[in-house]
Amino acid sequence: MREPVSNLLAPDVITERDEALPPLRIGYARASAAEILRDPNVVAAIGFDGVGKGDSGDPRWISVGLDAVGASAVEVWRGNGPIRTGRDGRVRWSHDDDYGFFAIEVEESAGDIAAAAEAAYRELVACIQKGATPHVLRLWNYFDAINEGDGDEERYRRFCVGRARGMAGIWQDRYPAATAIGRRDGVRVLQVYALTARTPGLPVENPRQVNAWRYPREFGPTPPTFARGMTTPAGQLLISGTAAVVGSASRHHADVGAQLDETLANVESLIQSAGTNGAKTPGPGSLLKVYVRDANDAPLIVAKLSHAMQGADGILVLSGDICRRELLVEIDGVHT
Ligand code: 3EB
Repeated sequence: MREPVSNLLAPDVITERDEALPPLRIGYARASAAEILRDPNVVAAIGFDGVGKGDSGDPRWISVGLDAVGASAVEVWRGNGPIRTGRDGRVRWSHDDDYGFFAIEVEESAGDIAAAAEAAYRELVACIQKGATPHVLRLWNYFDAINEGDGDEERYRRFCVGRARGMAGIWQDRYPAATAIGRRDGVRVLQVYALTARTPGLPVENPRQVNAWRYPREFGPTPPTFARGMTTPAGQLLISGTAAVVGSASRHHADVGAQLDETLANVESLIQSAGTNGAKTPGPGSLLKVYVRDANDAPLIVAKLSHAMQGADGILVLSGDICRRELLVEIDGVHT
């Protein structure tokens, strides 16, 4: 039914319109890097599984060294042109009027992941903050052998130490959403990329989980600095990497099915917490990435998820290591 004209012109409607940004159109494409990047509305494209590797001439492209389980896909972010691109030291960037993509790859020196993370964050954030889309909504972190090393020497914990140093004084408990996953390609290069916006988003926490930046000492010397989710200025919910963590403890050791159920309960709780008007569970309007420690677990996970989502088009499964050894599956994504 059509709205009466007077409602369309109501001042509160106009105010809302002023503040909101158009949604970023995020999807999975099964095409080559060259084809995807020909579209002038593409802000960024993320290839996995070696797709487009070595094809890094375009600042909008990054190739993450995680193997896909089943069909691979390229994650594509479409905005509304015109898009500007450039390089600033080690940072590659692109943005339209509303959203930005910033990526950095830092080689570890003598295997020092903390130092690499600190440098990556300093350079990335400095570049982002002087641009037209200075508000960081979400960050992705990928590096080799995340579970190597024991206790506080584990590489994930060292990464958290360096990341916190590199972002010190910037977000003060209003961190962006994030994912941190381990690659198995033996390439000691930290990859970090960000989604940014012209106006700020709203961080969302999950009542079933302790805020990650308040994790107790037993999980490492510096807690991980991320929010469980971020509502974008367009009202999209960016879901951080989510696993079978309740409170601050990992649940269901060695039971991937139960971990998946717990993870989905966490995702639904986050959606609830964000107070989105739309669907309360991941569905046809959601896009998920599933990281599995053991590729043999993928069929069970995909069966369950595709039932819940009424199809598998919005699911990309990647082989990767989760930041705690006992965690077997992690999910991140976008809920619209
Ligand atoms: C957890 O709940 C699982 O360090 O950026 C998820 C998402 C996890 C992001 C990060 C870690 C990170 O603690 C691990």
